[in-house]
Amino acid sequence: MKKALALLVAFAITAGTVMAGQITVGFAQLGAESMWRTANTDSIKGEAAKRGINLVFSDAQQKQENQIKAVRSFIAQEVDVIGLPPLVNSGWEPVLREARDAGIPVILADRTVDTSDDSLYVSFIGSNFIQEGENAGNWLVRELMGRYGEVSGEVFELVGTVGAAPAIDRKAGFEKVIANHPHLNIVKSQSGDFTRAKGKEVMEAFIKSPEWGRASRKIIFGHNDDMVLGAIQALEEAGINPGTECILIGVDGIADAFEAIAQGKMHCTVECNPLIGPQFYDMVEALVAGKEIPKIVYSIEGTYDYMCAEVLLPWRRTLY
Ligand code: GZL
Repeated sequence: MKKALALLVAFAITAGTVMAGQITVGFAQLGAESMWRTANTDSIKGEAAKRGINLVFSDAQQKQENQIKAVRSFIAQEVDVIGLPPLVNSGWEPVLREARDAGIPVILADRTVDTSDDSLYVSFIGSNFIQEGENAGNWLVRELMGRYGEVSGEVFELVGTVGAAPAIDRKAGFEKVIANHPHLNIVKSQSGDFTRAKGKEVMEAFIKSPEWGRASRKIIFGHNDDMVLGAIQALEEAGINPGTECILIGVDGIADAFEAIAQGKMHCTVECNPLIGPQFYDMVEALVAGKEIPKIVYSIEGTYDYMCAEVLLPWRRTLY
């Protein structure tokens, strides 16, 4: 009798974990590779707790196969909505088809997928990465004109994760702008996988390259701030003053980049907003309530440089 009662109590506790009517969301986070990503995770977790949403969260440690496994487990658990920031933009159609056929809507959060069948996901919420690349290019053109009265220089590009939408699109946006300036060219381009450690490694190789020795104006464009901060370490260890001998531009707008700019070691960061939790759960709640949601929801973002980073640093520290 006692055993049966204990089992009954245990079942009640477990079942009680998900209250009746409570929304359950499965979120297959891609990793924890950068400050941007950890701020993004904090926003997704924090907002779920605030709204009393039951969040089933997984970290794929930058492996697509782990994300796919997580999505399959969310389908088996019959969650209400799946959130997916796809590590790379290919290889998603089979598992997205399984989610659709199981009647579970998928919201792409942060990054997009390459597919001709847009019934495979309900909506995308994140940034316009092409615009971010253009913002970086336009800032550089203005900066060169302002400093030298001409637009010329050699760009050393730290590329994000190979195959990832932000890496592909930031490069495309940046190249679209510099294509109008024949004396401003990318002379070296290599992936640092969006991490500080790899960004430092790639910069060490750039410094040893013949292109570095021949460069008249050394410009480093990183697809995220973490790689640029790694590059700064490599430059300083090589006895190069990043602030005076180079121009360094990153993307994300993390507080550490604001600090490096305030210290005169970096020059510009293009914002990419990680704090999409509130907008993401607005979309989840609308979906569960049977409402239509837009196919694309872009974050609002700016560009920050040495004219404003120091005074804005305390504010930025409240976000990261
Ligand atoms: C962009 C996001 C990128 C960040 C990087 O939305 O996917 O991934 O720019 C992060 O810092 O690693």
